Amino acid sequence: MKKVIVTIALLAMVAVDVFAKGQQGSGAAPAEKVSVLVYITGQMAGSPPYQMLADGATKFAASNPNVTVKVYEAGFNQAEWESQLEEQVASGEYNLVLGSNPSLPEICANVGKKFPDIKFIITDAELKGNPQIATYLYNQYEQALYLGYLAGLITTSDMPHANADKKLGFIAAQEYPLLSKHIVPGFTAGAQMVDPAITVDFRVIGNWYDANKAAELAGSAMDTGVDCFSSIAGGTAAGMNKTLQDRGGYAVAFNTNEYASFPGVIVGCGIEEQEKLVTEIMNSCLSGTMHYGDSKTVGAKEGYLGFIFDDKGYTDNIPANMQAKFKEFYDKVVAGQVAYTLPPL
Ligand code: RBF
Repeated sequence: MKKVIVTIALLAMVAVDVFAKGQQGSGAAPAEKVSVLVYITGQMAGSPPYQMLADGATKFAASNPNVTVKVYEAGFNQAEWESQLEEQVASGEYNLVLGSNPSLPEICANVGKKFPDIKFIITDAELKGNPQIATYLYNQYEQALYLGYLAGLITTSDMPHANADKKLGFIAAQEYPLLSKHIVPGFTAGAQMVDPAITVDFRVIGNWYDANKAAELAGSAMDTGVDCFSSIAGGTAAGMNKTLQDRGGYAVAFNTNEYASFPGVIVGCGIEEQEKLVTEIMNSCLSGTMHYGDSKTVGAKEGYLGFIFDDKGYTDNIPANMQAKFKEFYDKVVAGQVAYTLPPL
């Protein structure tokens, strides 16, 4: 019994210590040196959220001598992500792992058990209650809502490649909770705020590298009357966009400025402010004000998701009256004036 009490008391002291280091205003000393492993769950090429994560951290290190950053690309075999992370962490080189993927919290929690001194900060994910892990969830329901609204305006328009069918397409590389609970429902809800008769043809590739499959899926959806797509498909989206370019159709893109890659096809681009978030995260780490064990949700209302209005890819292709309608809707989302319920993940 005595042993149990002593153990509990010791555990409590450790817990208090870990939390104290992570709490704002606790008097904890700022971190002296931060050695960061940027862990890319896939490849940077074709995946803007990963590229922005690495760029944000690398730029921060360039102007902060106390911060070093190494970027590691783990590739597309998800079954190997945990063992690769463990191997990297075991090198003893790092005191912080930075990643961006909804599947990382579980992987980091497992690796963290073996390396209690390492901290993990993950964006695009949600986990509460693990004192080694902080997460930041982008409220992608909001970006999906306004991109869906724009796609709804396009499919019901008289733009050159829009047909009479009120059908949109959505191509996903893989199904996962954030996609099926926030992104696709948000996109559908946004489109149906233009016209409740709009439907979304949802198709899944099965991986993050097969652009040919994305091209094929887009083609067969177009055969059924789809004229405008969106996707969460990393580099494979190029296949979808190529089909749209060949046959005539439109796409709205999540997270990054892609107008120039398929001119006249990609006519709307949202933006995820991953670099800004990473810079803020790194500053918090240096000043010792990072909150571990916590998750924060950041969306359009908070200024972490947006839309690129000032690009010819948008202004030259979307008719002025539609631009006005879209801006009005977008502003309402940002002002919190479009009601929706964010489903739990
Ligand atoms: N997004 C990418 O852009 N490229 C990827 O290779 C990629 N791989 C992912 C793998 C898994 C297991 C999961 C759950 C998501 C992946 N995402 C990828 C999606 C990304 O993390 C994010 O949720 C979406 O880009 C929406 O912002």
